[in-house]
Amino acid sequence: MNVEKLMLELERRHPGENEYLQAVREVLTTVEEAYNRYPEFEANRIAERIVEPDRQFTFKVVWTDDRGDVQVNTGYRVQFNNAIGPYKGGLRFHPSVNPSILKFLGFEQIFKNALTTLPMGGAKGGSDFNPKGKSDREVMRFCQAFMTELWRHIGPETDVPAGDIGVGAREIGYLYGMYRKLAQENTGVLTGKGMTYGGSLIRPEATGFGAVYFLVQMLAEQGMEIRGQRIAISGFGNVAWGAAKKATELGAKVVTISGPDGYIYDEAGLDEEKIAYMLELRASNNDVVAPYAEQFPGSTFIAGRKPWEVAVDIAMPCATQNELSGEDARQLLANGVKVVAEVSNMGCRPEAIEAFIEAKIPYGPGKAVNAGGVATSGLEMTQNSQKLNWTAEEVDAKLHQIMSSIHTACIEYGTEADGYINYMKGANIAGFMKVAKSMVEQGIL
Ligand code: 2IT
Repeated sequence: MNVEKLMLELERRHPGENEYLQAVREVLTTVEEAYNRYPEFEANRIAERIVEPDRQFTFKVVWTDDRGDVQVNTGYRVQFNNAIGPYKGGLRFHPSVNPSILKFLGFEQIFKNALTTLPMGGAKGGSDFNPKGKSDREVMRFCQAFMTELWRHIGPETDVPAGDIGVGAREIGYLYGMYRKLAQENTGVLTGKGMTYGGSLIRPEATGFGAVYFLVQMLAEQGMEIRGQRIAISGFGNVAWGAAKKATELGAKVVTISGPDGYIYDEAGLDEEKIAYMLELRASNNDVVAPYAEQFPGSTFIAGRKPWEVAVDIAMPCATQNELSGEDARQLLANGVKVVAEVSNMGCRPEAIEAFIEAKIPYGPGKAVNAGGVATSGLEMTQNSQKLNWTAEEVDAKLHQIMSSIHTACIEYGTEADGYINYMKGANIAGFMKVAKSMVEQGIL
C-alpha cells in the first residue's frame, strides 16, 4: 500500500472533504505495516476499495414549520461497506452535516462495527436540519418527510439506521412510525426504538456505559481504579449522560460537562440529581449548558471555553469530531492527565493523538471506546429477529463482554515493543483485518 498515492487519488475524487480524508489517513497509516504482510490484500486492492463508499443517497426533505412556512433541507445516507453484515450506523441531524462528515462517520463505523464481534457493516446518514428551537410537531414533520425518501433504501437485512447527534428516542419514534406506514411491515429497521415497539433495554445508556467499561479496563492495565478519579467530560447529550452516570456510580468524580456555549465546572462532582438534570437540559432543545450553573449553586459556567483546561486524571470527550486540539492535549498533559478515553467519533485532532502517544498516555480511540452503542443496537436487532426482549441484566452482561473483547483486541494488535498499548493502532488493525479478510474471501466486487 502506498498511503500518499492513495490519499492523493482520494483527494482528487473528493476535494475539500477534510474530515473524511482525516479519518482515512489515520486508518491507512496505522494499518499499513500489518496490511503489507498480506500480499492478497494488495493483490485485491483492498485499501483502494475500502476507502470508497459503496453508494451514497442525497435527497431533498421538504416540510412545513409551525408558522406554515415551507422549509427545505438535504437528507443523506452513505452505505459504506457491507462485507460482514447489513449496513449499520446512525443518523445525525445537525446544521454542520455534509457529505464529508457523513463519509468520515460511515468509514469509522465499518471498523467500529467489526470490532463489536457482531455481523454489521458500516453506514451513516442524516441531515443539515437543525433541531435547536424546533417544536415537537416540527421535529415530527421533518422526520416523516425524511423517511418518505429514506425508506426505499433501508430494510432490516439491508441497512439499519439508528440515532446520533440530534437523533434520540423521539426522532427514532417518528422515523419508525413513518417507515412502518410506508413499508407496511413491523421490522427492526431502526435501532434505538422505544420499549413499547421493539426497543432494547440499556440502549439509551449503552454508549456511555460501554465507554466507562472500556475505561475501567484501560485503567486496570495501568494498575489504576476508577474510584476517586477526577474526570472531565465534554458534551451534555445522550453519550455524556451515560458516561457521567456510570462513572459516577463507580465512584469517579465528574467535574465538567459542556455545550456549544461553554462548559460547567462543578468541583463537588455530578450526582444523581445533576445527571437527571442533563436530560432536562437536552430535552429543552436549546443546546446550551449554562442553565446548569443557575440550577446548582457551587458550579460555575465558563462561557466560550472548552473543559480541557481543568486539571483532571481522565479526559472523556463526548461531544463531536475534532473537539480536542493539539493545544488542548498539551494543556491536559501539563495538568497531569493520565488516561484519555475518546467517546465522540474522531473527537481528538491528529495533533492531539500524537501528543498523547508521544507522552505514552493511554489514548482509547472513539471507534473502540464508543462501540458499546452500536453493539447494543446489534443486540436490539437480535432481539427483534427472535421476537423477544432480554432483561436489562442480560443486555448489560453482553455489553460488558463485548467491551472486554474489544479491549483484548486492542492489546493484541496495539501493544508496542516497549509495552506501550497503542489503542488507536490496535483498534484500527483489528477492525480492518476482519473486514479486509472477508472482502478477499468474497471476491472482487
Ligand atoms: O456512532 C455510532 O456508533 C452511533 N451513532 C450508533 C450507531 C448505531 O447504529 O447504533
